[in-house]
Amino acid sequence: MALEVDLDGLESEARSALATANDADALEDWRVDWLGRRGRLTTVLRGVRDLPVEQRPAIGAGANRLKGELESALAARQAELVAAETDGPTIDVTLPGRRPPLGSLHPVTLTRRTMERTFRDLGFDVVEGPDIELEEYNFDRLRIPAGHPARDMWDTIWIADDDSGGPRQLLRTHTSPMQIRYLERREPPIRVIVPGACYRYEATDATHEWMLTQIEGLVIDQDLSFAHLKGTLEAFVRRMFGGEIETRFRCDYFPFVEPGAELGVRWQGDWLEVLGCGMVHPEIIEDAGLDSSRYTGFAFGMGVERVAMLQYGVRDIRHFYRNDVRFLREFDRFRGSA
Ligand code: FA5
Repeated sequence: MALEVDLDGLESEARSALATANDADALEDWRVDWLGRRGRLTTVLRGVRDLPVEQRPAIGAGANRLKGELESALAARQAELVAAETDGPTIDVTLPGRRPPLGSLHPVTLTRRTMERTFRDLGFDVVEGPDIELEEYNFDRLRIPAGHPARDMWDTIWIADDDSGGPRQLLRTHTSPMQIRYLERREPPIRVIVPGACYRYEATDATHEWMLTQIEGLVIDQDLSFAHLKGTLEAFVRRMFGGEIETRFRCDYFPFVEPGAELGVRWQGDWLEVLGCGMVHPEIIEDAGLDSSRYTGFAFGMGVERVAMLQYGVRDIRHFYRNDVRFLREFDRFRGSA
């Protein structure tokens, strides 16, 4: 009588089923199917006693051997799956680390700091003032009352009225209100600069931004003349840019100075206006409680972005606040000196 149990067939079926079991649940199902109490191999083993006597030893021994082998195969497959789960990609600990990107100083900050240092070297103090300013300081006390046409020189961003009937507030359009605030607190001789942000309700173009940085300068003492104003600003420009740069003064009008001027610098074959300036108006000196026949002075307000454009050869002011990292990285080589 031929063997009724095909042990080889069973083995290959069991092994291929085991190879497709990919997780713990599938392995347990396989174990129950083949080696469990009602599993297929267990059933064969249990059936050995019903076989003809002469077949029992061979089938019994073969089935027992197969049981041992399938148990080992199960253990091996289990180990394989555990290893696959825990072995992530191998890490080469000898590779150099990846440097996280670091922030760095903005080009306008670099320029502002260089300008501050230059003025400190010329004997100026540095103070700051509020970005949100009272109408009175931004305009009225600078001789620009409500309805005065000079208010149109500064397109203003007002803070919404809060119905409290209190004084009107705005985002300062220039740093000049700090002239008044400083004069309230200090006695001459005064030699101070005030760096800070200003805001204007302006359409932007290559030389205009709606938010800009200014550095205000105020100098009050006895016997100061326009020559001191020119000398100070020319010394500043020479120190910032070296001797080669071409400058020009032209008359300009600001209600809080008399006379007033602007300073332009040669830029791309044209002139770029970098600051407004003038002799502090005698009424402002008198309002500060000083005798204008004894005390005179000068003031100026510079655009820091404009100076940065000249310093770094930037053709469009709008690059500064676009936050394009490729543009900002261009300044890495200047950072060491700030
Ligand atoms: C003023 O703001 C006066 N307060 C300056 C002043 C101070 C005059 C003291 C007299 C005495 P002006 O609006 O021209 O003036 O601005 C001064 C400088 O700020 C300009 O020369 C320019 O360099 C810069 N600036 C003005 N508007 C912008 C803008 N929209 N974007 C970039 N820079 C600007």
